[in-house]
Amino acid sequence: PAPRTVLLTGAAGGLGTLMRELLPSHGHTLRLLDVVPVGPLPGREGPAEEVITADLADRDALREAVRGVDAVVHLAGISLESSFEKILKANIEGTYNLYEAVREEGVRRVVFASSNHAIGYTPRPGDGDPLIPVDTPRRPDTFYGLSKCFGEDLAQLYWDRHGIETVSVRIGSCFPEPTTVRMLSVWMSPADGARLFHAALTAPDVGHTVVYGSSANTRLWWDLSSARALGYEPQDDSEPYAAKLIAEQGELDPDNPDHACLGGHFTTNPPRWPH
Ligand code: NAI
Ligand code: 15L
Repeated sequence: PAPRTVLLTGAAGGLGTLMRELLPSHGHTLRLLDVVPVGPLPGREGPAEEVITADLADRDALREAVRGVDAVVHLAGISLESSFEKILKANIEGTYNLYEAVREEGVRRVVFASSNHAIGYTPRPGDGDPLIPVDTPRRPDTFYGLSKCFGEDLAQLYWDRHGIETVSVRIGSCFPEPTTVRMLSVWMSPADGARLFHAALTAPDVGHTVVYGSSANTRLWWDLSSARALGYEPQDDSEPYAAKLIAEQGELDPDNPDHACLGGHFTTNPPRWPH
């Protein structure tokens, strides 16, 4: 498929920085948006990028930001637990504002960064149990996870009512390396993240599709078939990190509530958004 011009929201964040580095090699031209200024990529001459500093609360700025793009990769928002009021503003109203801008400007597709925390209270499968399907009931573990449920439902509404396509990616943990035993199951390598976002941007006729976002981990908990149906072919597996992490941290303990559910410690003591 032809390269796409893509608005990347949340471009100053951790995942935004990784995707900013990796998506151009899949042929995409990026326009970057964040509420904090997006600096130059350290140590690397980036390809030509347009940069917009704007809050998701600013409807006029969002309209301008989406004007002329083929698609939006929507990563901006609060990425950990916070007060309901802050989550409401950034993630719920912010995502609504973005979809309204997309509708008004005739953009055809969004890739929405949902999260495993939309289903965080789902018990993690044990050995031999079936993988968690994408249509498992939502069980958000935080107001943060609840905002991702809202985003998925908003995406469904904008497909059914307005014909705007979305792939909602329930991302596990996308960081350069897995750092916990739980992440052995939910890790998405940055390179696989870019492969998945590329597939989500280019697959035909996605309507509203929900996928899990992870590598092909040996200890996988969920079903990647809806992601593979988009053309995603994960190349990475966290298993080479397993021996060291298990030696340091021990195996997951079925009696430890932090280890009982997909959402891990978000179900017991969620990390808080610092701002
Ligand atoms: P991050 O916290 O590093 O980046 C989020 C970015 O959004 C920040 O640069 C922040 O300035 C920006 N932002 C926050 N509120 C905004 C607003 N009102 N207007 C404009 N920009 C705003 O988070 P990270 O890890 O990069 O995650 C990106 C997205 O992916 C988030 O939506 C997160 O919920 C989702 N996600 C990430 C996972 C991961 O493993 N990194 C796992 C699951 C979901
Ligand atoms: C998320 O949704 C967070 O945004 C990310 O920072 C990680 O904590 C990830 O989930 C996870 O579950 O590890």
